[in-house]
Order: sequence, then structure tokens, then C-alpha cells
Amino acid sequence: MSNFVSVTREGGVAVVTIDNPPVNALSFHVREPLMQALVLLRDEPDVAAIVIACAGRTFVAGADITEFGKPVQQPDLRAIIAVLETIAKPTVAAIHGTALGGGLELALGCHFRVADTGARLGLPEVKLGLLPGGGGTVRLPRLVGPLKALNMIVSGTPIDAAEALAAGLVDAVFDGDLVAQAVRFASEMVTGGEPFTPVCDRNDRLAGADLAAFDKQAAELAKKARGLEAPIACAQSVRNAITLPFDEALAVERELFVKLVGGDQSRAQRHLFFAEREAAKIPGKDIVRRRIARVGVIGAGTMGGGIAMAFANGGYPVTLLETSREALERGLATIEKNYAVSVARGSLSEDAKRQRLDLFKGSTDYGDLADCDLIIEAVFEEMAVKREVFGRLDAVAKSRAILATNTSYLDVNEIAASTSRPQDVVGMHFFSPANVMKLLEIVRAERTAPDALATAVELARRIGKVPVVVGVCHGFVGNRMLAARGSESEALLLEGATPQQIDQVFTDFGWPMGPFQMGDLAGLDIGWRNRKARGQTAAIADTLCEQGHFGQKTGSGFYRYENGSRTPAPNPEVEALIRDKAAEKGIAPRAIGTEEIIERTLYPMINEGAKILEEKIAARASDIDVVWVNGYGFPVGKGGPMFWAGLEGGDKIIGRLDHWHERTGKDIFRVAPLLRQMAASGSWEDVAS
Ligand code: T1G
Repeated sequence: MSNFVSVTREGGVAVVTIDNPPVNALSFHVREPLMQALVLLRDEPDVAAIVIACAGRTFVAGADITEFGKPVQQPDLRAIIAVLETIAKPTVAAIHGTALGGGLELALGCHFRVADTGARLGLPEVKLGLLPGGGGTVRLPRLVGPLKALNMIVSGTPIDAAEALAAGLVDAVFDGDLVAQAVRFASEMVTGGEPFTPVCDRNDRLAGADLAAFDKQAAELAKKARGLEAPIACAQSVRNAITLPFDEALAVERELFVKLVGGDQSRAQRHLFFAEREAAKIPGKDIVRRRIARVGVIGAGTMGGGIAMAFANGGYPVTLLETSREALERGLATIEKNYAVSVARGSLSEDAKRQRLDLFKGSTDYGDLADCDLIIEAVFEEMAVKREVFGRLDAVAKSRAILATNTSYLDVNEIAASTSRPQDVVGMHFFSPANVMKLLEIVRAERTAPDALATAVELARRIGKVPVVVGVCHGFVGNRMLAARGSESEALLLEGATPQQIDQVFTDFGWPMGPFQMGDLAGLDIGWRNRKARGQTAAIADTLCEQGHFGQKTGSGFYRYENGSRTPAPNPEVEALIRDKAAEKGIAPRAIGTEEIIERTLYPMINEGAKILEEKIAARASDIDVVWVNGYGFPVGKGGPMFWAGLEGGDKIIGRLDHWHERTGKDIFRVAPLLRQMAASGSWEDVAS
């Protein structure tokens, strides 16, 4: 056999074991020996049944994503499954860890599937801008029914073993030695004379399928696609399983797959898959991480409470500190309410809620943080306050405790200097709501110790966050580029664009919402406070704030929110304010087109990203993409601002930035040298080392 596929015998049962660390991806060097093994075993007279299992921590986690975009090397997964379905003896997939994508499709090619109690099964191809290309869209509905298959494939969300058993996706769930029990299961199928039919021939779950209900659900899901092609293709291919003969539906699935895999959206989403993993790797794999057993959080407000929940959700005991008993009780009550909402929604069990709440300890005494291994503050965003907090932490925290700040903008070097242990200080910039948003900017200060940094990055991953290491500058990576993206917003309004027009350009681009809706949601007073702290002004936004219009929380901002509604309605007062301010400045409004809005918002943002790379605030362009997709909702189908810049074309971006620089003289349009180098070379990787 081969190093990647081996065959052993357990009586009349042959066990085929795939061993391709780290996730048993179905690389060519696995597919070839796997095909050979199956063909041989199919015709072996003394082999009564076949079990397919995997070594290591998981069953097959899918096709080898690194092979996409290259010529297909036969046998491909479809050929292997086709052979599997010709085997006239029971075939059993023994699933542990995760069976994802092509891994689950391989298992669907077997007559039976048995799973370990902790296994998870799914078809997440949609998250790569694809659809299951190994028959998953036509086989899964035959086991779990069209509606469940539709939801699983369009969401890409795996299900656990218990749900898979209930749905008919697996035939048995075992604890303990999975392979031994799979062998026993296979033997029983032989001795018991159990009928075994290939999934492709099982049509009972399709017969009488309610196509109207299917189409209704598919239409609902399509509304969330926001311009992504894969979710639509997934739904179409599952629908074909109902309406077309198996082979025809399989052929259309292939056509849809080939179209998607060659498209920009899938390239963008595959870029992000590897970019997220690259971002989480920090230099020096052999750095010994510090042990984190208990976390302290200072501040039980919106951010502090969310951060505390993020750690509790990851299983960490949390000491939550506030300045007063009232503030502490208020914070803990909000946390309990948030968990209760999750229970009511069915996304959290009552037991899990109780377990998480039991992880919390409240205090108003800094001394109670002495047993914490990492302490993070989420106090008022003012340097003096941060320095005072860190001064006090320095006095009480145990040796080698990591002292983290959640600051969104401020200089972490200055904060670290207020302690005697700058080597233990790091930034951990969560995004609100901290228990939900994936992005965590890990700010590496000048004197942050490598093991402190490595510990923070690993801790981020352990609590389910997407960490990106960034350097110290005002706003780090995300907020610094957000400022660049918004720097022309007021000018565009004064020159004739409306908030709804600009927001529409953003939502048409694929953003969940535009900058003005986002401002109203977050609260216009946050930006107002920031501008005042930096001596900056924004005529329209400042006036709105001076009048108490902070956005949703006050019922009006750039939009009106009637009777507590969260749905934005045009605000005639804002339109009048814009006209008045424009008149004051002698600006004659004009029609402003979509292209101009993109050139004056997204292009400066890319230019700022190039400057961030030049200053080594981000280690690589793909890190910037990870920040923007996970922290600000940049459309995944465009791969993040820097990937999208490649799609848009460096020369085009430079040409327009030069145009606006000439016309306005504004520095945000002055093209960064690295952007010119990228345009010349065609890739950030070539120029940003
Ligand atoms: N192909 C290639 N490399 C992969 C891979 C894959 N499918 N999955 C993971 N890796 C690498 C990853 O880049 C990292 O590498 C290492 O393995 C550990 O991964 C035909 C078309 C399984 C839940 O989308 O969700 O099948 O950084 O850090 O956190 O229809 O990996 O160490 O060099 O993520 O423990 C469908 C993708 C593919 C599943 C494990 N399958 N993988 O998470 O480890 S398309 C997927 C995951 C397909 C068919 C279609 C996760 C995991 P490095 P990791 P983890």
C-alpha cells in the first residue's frame, strides 16, 4: 500500500485506514492508493465487508483545498465514490472528529456510516465559495431529506453525531473504540443478511418531497446571499436531486462546481481560509505559552461584559471587576440576560448557561485579581484612566500574569510604560459585541515578550476568535483604515450624495450595511468623542451629536428610527442640515455616481492598508483582509480589501487616487509607494515582506 492508505484485516472485514496528517485531506497521494485498495477489495472473495477509517484526530476533512485551481489529477473523488457504489458488500465509514466536505461525501458513498459520539459532520463548501462537488448535493437529501440537506449545505454548518443519527445521516453512534465497533457493525450487516443499498439508489426521502416548501425555504436563504453565487448554486443543486434523475443531477452539480471553483468569489474565500490560519501563526512555534487558568476582566459594561462572556464561553473562569457593587450587579445581570436570550433562541442549553454563569466571580477589589493569569481591562477609552488601571494592576497581579488592554486606538507602549513589567503587556482589541465578533486584534507593543504574545494568540483561538497580530499606531489596522474609509464621507454629503445613497453603494458592494447606518448602530457619539480628543471636526456628524442625535439609541442620527424601530428611515432634518452646511461652505451640490463613492471611500482604505504594510503594523496583506472580513463585514466574496485591490487592479486604483489627489490635494489620496509596487508586480506578497 502507501504511507497514506493502509489495509488491515479483521476476520472477513477489511479496514482501509487513511493517514494524511493533519486533517486527512483527500490529496492526490491519498486518492490514488485509496482507489487501488477499493478496487482490490471489491473483488477479493474473502473480504465480506469494508470499513473506511482515518488515523489521527479526524476523519477526512475534505478535498485538499490547496489543489484547487490546478489541473485535476485522477482519480478524483467522484471516481472513488463511483467505485464504492459498485461494491456488492457492505461498506462502512467510521467517522471520528469531523467528516467535512469531500470527507462526508466519501462517507455518503458508503452503504453505512457510524460515528463517534463527539463527531461532527457537514458540507461547508459554501464557505469556500463552492458547492459540494463530490455528489453531496444529490446524496445528502436522499438520507436526511431535501429541506435538512438544503439548510446544511447552504449554511455549511456541521451537525453533531446525535443530530446526524436522528436525521438518518449516520446509522449508529459509538463511544470508545470506533473502528472495532465499526468492524462489528459491518460483520453484523453480513451475518444478519441486512439489505444494503447505495445511497444513490435510495429515493424514499425524496419521494413526495414538498417542492413548494423547499422553494420557499430556498428563497428565504437566497435573501441572505448578498451577491454570493455559491449559496444559490447549492440550493439549485439540492433541488435537482428532487426533480432530476440521479445521474443528471450529478452532472449538473459538476457543472456548477466547475463554474464556481474557477470564479473570483471562490478564489477570494479560499484565500481567506488560508489567510486566517496564516494570521494565527506567530514566529517561533516552539515558544512555551504561559498557562492561563483564570482570567480577570476589569469593567462590566458592554465591552467588559462581552469580553467576560467570550472567555466564559471558552470555558475559562472569570473574575469580573467593577468600581462599585451596583455597576458589578448591573454587569452580571446583563450577562445573565444575554445567556437567557440564547437559551430562549435555542442556541444555548439551560445547562450550558448555568455552567457558564458558574464560571463568573464578581468583585470590586483589585486584590481579587491576584490569582488571575491574564487580566484585561475594558475601562473608559482615555489614556489617563488606562494608565491608572495598569498602575494598580502592576501592584496586585501575580508574576508573569499577562496584562492586556482592550483599547481600540490608544498607544499600548505608553500603557505598558505605566507598569514595571512592559514585557507582560499586550493589546487584545475585541470588537463589539465581544462575545460574538470573531476578530481579535492582538497588539504587539515594543516590549511585549514573545511568549506573552504567543499566549495571547493561542488564547484567542481557544475562545473561538480569529486573532491577527498588529503593531502599535492610532487605530492599529482596522480602525485606522476605517478612518481612511470614512474621511471623505462628509465631503461626499456636502457635495451632493445622501446617506442612503452612499449606504446603498456599500450594500450593493456586499457590505451588511453602509457607513452611516453603521454609525447610527454603534452610536455617533463614539466618533464624536474620538474627534474631539484629536481636535478634529465633522460638520454634519458633530452637529447631529450636539443636538443629541446619536443614532438608534436616541431614535435619530443620520436616519430616523420611529418608535424604537431599528429600521432606518430617511431623515429630512439631516438632508436639510446637509444643504445648510453645504450652502455655508459655498458648495453647490451635484450628482455623485457610484464609482466616485467607491473611489473616495474604498480606494483610500486600500491606500492606508499599503501604508500599514510599509510601516510593518501588519505582517502581511492577507492579515489586513482577515481583519476586515472578521471585524467589519467586508464581503467574503471579495476576499478582503487587499485581495479585492488585486481584483480591481492596482493601476486603476492608482489612477483614480492620483486624480482625486490632484483635484483635492488631500493626503489620503497620495499613493503609497507600496501600492505602486503592488500594481507593478501584481501581488502584495511580492512587495510586502
Ligand atoms: N485542505 C487542505 N488543507 C487543509 C484543509 C483542507 N481541506 N483543512 C485544513 N487544512 C490545513 C489548514 O490549512 C492547516 O494548515 C491545518 O490543516 C490545520 O487546520 C469535493 C470541494 C478540519 C475543522 O472546508 O474546517 O471538500 O496552517 O488550523 O482548527 O465537495 O481545518 O497547519 O499549515 O483549521 O483543528 C471542504 C476545512 C473542502 C474543511 C480542523 N472542507 N478545514 O480545524 O485545524 S472543499 C473544509 C477545517 C471539498 C468537495 C469539496 C478545519 C478543521 P497549517 P486548522 P483546526
